[in-house]
Amino acid sequence: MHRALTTLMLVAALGGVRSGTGAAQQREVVEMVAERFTFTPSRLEVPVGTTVEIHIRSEDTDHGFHLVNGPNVIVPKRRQGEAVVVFEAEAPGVYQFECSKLCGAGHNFMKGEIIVTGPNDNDDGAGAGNDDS
Ligand SMILES: [Cu+2]
Repeated sequence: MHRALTTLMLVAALGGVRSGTGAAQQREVVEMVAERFTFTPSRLEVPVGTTVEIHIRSEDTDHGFHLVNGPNVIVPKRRQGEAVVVFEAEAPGVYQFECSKLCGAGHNFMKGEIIVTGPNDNDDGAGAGNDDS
């Protein structure tokens, strides 16, 4: 009787501590496709504190995935498997990536970015730079 009650109280206390720390570590898995001359998706947006696991496969030839100032991996050609890059979104900002294996005429345009949003970035992307009309 007494023991069960103690356990319950302990669990409640742990729960309180956890929610008090704010940004809980979360993991996001992204399936990305590389093909001449684009990555799909080419723009990822994740909240700070996220561990992003990017699985990249090719729909044609060999490509590369190079995160600027970060890992650089080969993306094997179609049906030859996938490359996996784990990105820890530790600080808000824009992190660019590019193809690092010469794949043809549009190779230099084959790039994308990971946008890490901070806890105070609450606008839904409508704002600066929106010039639709
Ligand atoms: Cu390339």
